[in-house]
Amino acid sequence: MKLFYSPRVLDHDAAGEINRGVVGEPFERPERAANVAAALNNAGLGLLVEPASFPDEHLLRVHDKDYVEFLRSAHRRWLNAGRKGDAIPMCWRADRMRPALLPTDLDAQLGYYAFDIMTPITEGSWQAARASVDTALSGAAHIASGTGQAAFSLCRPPGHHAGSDYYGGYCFLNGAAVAAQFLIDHGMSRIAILDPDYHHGNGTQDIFYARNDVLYVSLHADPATDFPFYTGFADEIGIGDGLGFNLNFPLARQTDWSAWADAYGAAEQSIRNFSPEAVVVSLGVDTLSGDPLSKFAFQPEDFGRLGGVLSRLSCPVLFVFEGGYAIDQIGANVVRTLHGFLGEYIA
Ligand code: Q9C
Ligand code: ZN
Repeated sequence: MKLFYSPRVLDHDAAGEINRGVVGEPFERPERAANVAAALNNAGLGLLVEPASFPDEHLLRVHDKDYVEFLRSAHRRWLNAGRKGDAIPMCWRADRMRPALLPTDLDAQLGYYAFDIMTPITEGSWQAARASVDTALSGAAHIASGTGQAAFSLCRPPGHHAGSDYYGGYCFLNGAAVAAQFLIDHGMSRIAILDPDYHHGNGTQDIFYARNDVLYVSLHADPATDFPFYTGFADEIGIGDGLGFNLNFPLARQTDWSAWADAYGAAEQSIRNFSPEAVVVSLGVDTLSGDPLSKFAFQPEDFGRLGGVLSRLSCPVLFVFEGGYAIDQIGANVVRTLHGFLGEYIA
């Protein structure tokens, strides 16, 4: 298995996060990626390879130009305005206010492009998010070259909450979506994206919602109780040409491996029926029991089982790292997943 990692993904480093009304240490912090990298290094799965630099054109297949330019310049504009610290939105348009045209004011633009307050733009956010996309693209290029059947891209910040023109849920640029589009652009006609992260990947769903060449399948905490709250319900099944090519499996809090695996059976069948040429897995490990943000009940050994069921897809798989906030355990759980996938299941 080919592994891709760039230390540039550490450059996004938020000063704090408002959680339940209290400013504390961010859940999504650089050590997450450093710990996964260290665990991969120790696991003997192969060397971590520095991703290549890909041109922006790949990114712009999925994200809007104005949004990309906003992300690239937002923190510089924040400092130029005499602000300190991280750029955080403070004002949003309510649904009955007049429809927004792209505003010019920085604060108005922050509210226009962000959908939450937990995703600060820091001095290094652009560099990190851009490196995260290069990491995803390097994995996709490996799969597209036909020389390898599997790759793991250690992306950070994560991506699956980011849409074509919005950020949130710790995500700025959608690495899984950019990778899937890259595979399509390199001759593949059907790509499935499977998203086992605890949270619904609203951005990925949105990007491919009207398309039938990319199937999006997500198992996640019911948005009736969990972030991102307004999307991820079972009746969201795609639109137009994409009707039937979006599948959500909202699951109750406390879902354990056996309940998750039941839902996965149906998810797997739909992926098989689609007969994809490759599968992109948005690998979040925040399904772990005790994850500080999540309420599923996976035990550590269940990640080996997860890798095992993913290997049954029997087509090339690109793993893109997403969530997981139990900092000391996420590396081991990524390794368990990859070992399980490779048939070297270890509890
Ligand atoms: N302030 C991913 O797993 N909800 N994003 C947090 C704490 C946040 C998670 C509530 C969830 C975003 C990629
Ligand atoms: Zn998540």
